[in-house]
Amino acid sequence: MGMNTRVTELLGIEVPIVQGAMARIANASLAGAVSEAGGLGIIACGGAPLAWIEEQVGMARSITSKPIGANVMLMDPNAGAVAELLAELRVDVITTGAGSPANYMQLWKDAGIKVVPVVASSALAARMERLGADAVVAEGTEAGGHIGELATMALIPAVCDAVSIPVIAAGGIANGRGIAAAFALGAEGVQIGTRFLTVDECTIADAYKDKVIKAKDSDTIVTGRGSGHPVRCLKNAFSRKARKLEDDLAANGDELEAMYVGSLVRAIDGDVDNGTMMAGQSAALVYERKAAAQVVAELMAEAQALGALDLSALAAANARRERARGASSAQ
Ligand code: TUI
Repeated sequence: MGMNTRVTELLGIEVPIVQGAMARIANASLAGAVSEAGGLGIIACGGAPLAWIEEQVGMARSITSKPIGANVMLMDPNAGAVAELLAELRVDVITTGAGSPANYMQLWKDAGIKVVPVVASSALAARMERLGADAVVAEGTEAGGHIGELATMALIPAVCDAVSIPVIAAGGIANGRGIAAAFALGAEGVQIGTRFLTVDECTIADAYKDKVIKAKDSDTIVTGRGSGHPVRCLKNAFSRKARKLEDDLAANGDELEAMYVGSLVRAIDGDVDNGTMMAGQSAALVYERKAAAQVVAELMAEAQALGALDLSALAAANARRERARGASSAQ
């Protein structure tokens, strides 16, 4: 199953799969399982207290002796303190989201940590390379949570043309076909979030997992575009109401902000009607619950099988393809 790319070499991992840092969701249980399976597990620090972060890093290290990453959400008011704590804890890799990590880059490099900013444009990718980033995650708008504008299909090759450091593709990737496509676009690794929402080691409520499994391709919605903080989540009563309020020009920004407070944690705890279930468009490609290690192994097997085919053999394989959704619901 193992595979060598500049990403596996840089991060000291066995397969070029990074688990997306999902705020309030990606804890030691999930990250430890993905790292132990040979990918890179990432603990999401966005919105988390410092004591929780320290505890989760310790727990992840008791689950696996392989590299572990952490993510700093740069819009978090506590980002500076989180940045310092992670430097002290010497996690192996830090990814960042929703901003520029310029202020922390030297601190982390001095601590011997690999720094991998998440970017949504080639301009930011080039800036990150100049600042000393070891790689970038280029995340298309298909992703869940806080997103940029560009789609993965256009973003990945543009970022690959703009930098020399390795590019990890994210946004819309949930199976081996997506991985093969990302590599065809120039990536040397992938970051996958949504597919890991339903694994056994992910501790969100079963009701949230069920909604991801049931989701079709048109079942996500983007809220917050007007406020400059677009977030992709599953459609439900809450997200439809939020969008409707936003679209109403008379809506009050403070009222909307207040509405979002605590909504992610409500969904994680199982309130799937009144919470924000962050998920990417690839929720449509998630059909089942499995152990994280099984998902990692399947992703690699499928990607490697496709990678061995030339274009006409790929087309022939596509012609034999069965309806996955129909097949899984018939089980
Ligand atoms: O960060 C993410 N995704 C996230 S963070 C998050 S936490 C949250 N919780 C509640 C409400 C809202 C958010 C949930 N999902 N992805 C990485 C990412 N970064 N996507 C896009 C960007 C990005 C966008 C613009 C990075 C940099 C940027 O520009 C910064 C600059 O300085 O130009």
